[in-house]
Amino acid sequence: MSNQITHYGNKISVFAQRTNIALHEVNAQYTHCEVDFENKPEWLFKANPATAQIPAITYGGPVVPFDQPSPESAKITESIVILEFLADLFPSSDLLPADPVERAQVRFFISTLDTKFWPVMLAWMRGAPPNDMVDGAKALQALLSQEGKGPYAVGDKFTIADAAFAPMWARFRLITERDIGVEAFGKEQHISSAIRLLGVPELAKFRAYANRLLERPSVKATWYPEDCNEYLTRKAARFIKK
Ligand SMILES: N[C@@H](CCC(=O)N[C@@H](CS)C(=O)NCC(=O)O)C(=O)O
Repeated sequence: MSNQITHYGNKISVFAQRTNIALHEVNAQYTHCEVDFENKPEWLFKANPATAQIPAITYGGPVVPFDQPSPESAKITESIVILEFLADLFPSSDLLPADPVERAQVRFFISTLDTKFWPVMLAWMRGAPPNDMVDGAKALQALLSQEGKGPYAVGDKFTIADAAFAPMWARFRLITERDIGVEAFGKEQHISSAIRLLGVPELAKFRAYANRLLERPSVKATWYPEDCNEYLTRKAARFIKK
């Protein structure tokens, strides 16, 4: 048995960026496999039999080509599960704090992100008005470290909470800076109102935190704005009403 890690992802995937960030943070030795998830190769069902989605990791087992996953490796999927797995595998990275209270805070931040922010952001990316994102942003802001304790979601160390959120904010910034989806949804409804609503002074702490994440080397190293631009533009175009 080896400790090999093979990561199945894609440059444009918000979820695979999460796991890519963590792999960079822990400085893991791993093989990366870029998967066309819109046209799935047959071997993906062997690399990730549970969901056949990306991101996925195979861990251990013999060292094999990525397109011939071994039945002996562990198959790990779901971005948050993978983040926790990597934090467990590399405990000195502090991606999950040792303190039980801080661990709970990290997990609650992720839970709030995935239930209160991402669903409304996804709806906005598909043409819904951006109004509900304000409540999601407020819910996250309320959880941020107290004054003087940051600069990350929970304390002074970058954790899986930050890795989970950064890819979403990178996409919000890209969409609003490049007017992605304007032809489909209209400038005022889609872009101007989103910038206005999330730009209010009451959300200054949230914005400062979110923008700070984008400066993190692991986030920059795993961010492909041109690929995302092309993908998001193509997706939005599908919503243009003929
Ligand atoms: N809840 C999953 C979502 C993963 C997901 O939706 N992955 C997309 C790519 S971004 C995918 O594999 N889509 C192909 C499919 O669902 O068949 C996670 O957090 O990992």
